[in-house]
Amino acid sequence: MLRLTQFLKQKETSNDLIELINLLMSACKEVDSKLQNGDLEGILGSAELENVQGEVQKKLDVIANDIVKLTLQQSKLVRGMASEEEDHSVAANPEGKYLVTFDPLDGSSNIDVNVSVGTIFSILRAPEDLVGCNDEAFLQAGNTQVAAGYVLYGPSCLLVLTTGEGVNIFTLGHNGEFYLTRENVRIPDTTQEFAINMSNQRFWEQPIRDYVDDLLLGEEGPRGKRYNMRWVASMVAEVHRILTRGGVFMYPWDSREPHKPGKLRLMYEGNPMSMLVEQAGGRSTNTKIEIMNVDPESIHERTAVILGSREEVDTVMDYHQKAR
Ligand code: P6P
Repeated sequence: MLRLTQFLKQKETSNDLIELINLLMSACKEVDSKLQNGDLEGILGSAELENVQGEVQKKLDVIANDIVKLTLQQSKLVRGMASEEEDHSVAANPEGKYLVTFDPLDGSSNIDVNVSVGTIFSILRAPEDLVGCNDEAFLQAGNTQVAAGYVLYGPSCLLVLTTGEGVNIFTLGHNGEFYLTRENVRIPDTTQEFAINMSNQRFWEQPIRDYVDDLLLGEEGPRGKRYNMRWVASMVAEVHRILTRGGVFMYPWDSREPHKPGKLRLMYEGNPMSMLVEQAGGRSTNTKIEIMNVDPESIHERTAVILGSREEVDTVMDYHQKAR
C-alpha cells in the first residue's frame, strides 16, 4: 500500500506542501495519542475556560490547539495560523509561504462520551505583499485554498485530504504511517439520508422546514421515497459518512441567534469541508451562494451550511428558490 508521502510525490505535489502536510500529520498523531489515553491522563472534561466563540473549552480542545499551534510555529513554511481556539491569528515564520486555518478538535462535545471527533485544516497561500502576519491575510475565499482535509479520530484514525486533484483517504497504521486506503472518493449524486439537528426545527426558515417536512413524509410524500436520518453532532463524522456513502448535511441559519448567519465557522469548518465535498463531486452552499465563493470578513465568521450529494443539495436550493 502507498504511504502518504509516496502518493503525494506520485501526484507531483510540491515538496513544500508535502512537508507541511506531514508536519500537520505529526501534530494530529500526537492529538490521536492524547485522545486514546483520555481518562488515563485525566484530560477529559471541561477546561473551565471560554474561547472567542463564547464556548466553554474542553481540556482536549486546549491540548489539541497547543499541539497543532506549537508544531506549526516550528515550520519555516508557515507564515501564520488561525484557530477556532485563538482570538486572533498567530504568527509563525515571517518568510513562510503558507497560512493554515484549523479547528483543532471539531465535535469536542462528544469527547466525554467517546464519540468520533476530528481536526479540520485548510491551507492558504500567504499573500505576496504580506509583511509579517495579520488576521486580514486569512480573508481569502474558499476557492483559493491550496489544500484542505481532516483527521478523523474514530475506530480508525483517518486522513481525508484534497490538494485540488480529488479526495483521497489514508489510514494510520500501527507504525505511525498513513497508508492510501481509498483513492478518488466520489459522493453519490443522490441519497436517502439526511443529517440535521431536528431539535432546532421551530427555529428554521420556512424553506428548510418545508424541505425536511417533505423528507419525513417518505414514500407517500412529494419525494416519493423513504429517508433515513443521522445526527452525530460532529461535523467531521457527518462529512465522512457523506463522502463514504452520500447524504446531505444541514446546519442552516436559525432564529435562536438571528444576527449570526449560522453556527459553523467559515474559515476552518465551512471552507475546508466544502473543498473536500466539491472535489468529490458534491455541492456546498450557504443557501444563497456556494460557500467557497464567500468573501470572508473576519477569521471567525460563521456560515449556514448545506452540503453533500449534488442532486439533494440542488433540491434544497429549489425549496429556497420557490420561496423567493
Ligand atoms: P449541535 C461541533 O460543536 C459542531 O461545531 C459541529 O462539529 C457539529 O456538526 C455541530 O457543532 C453540532 O451542533 O447544535 O447539534 O450541538
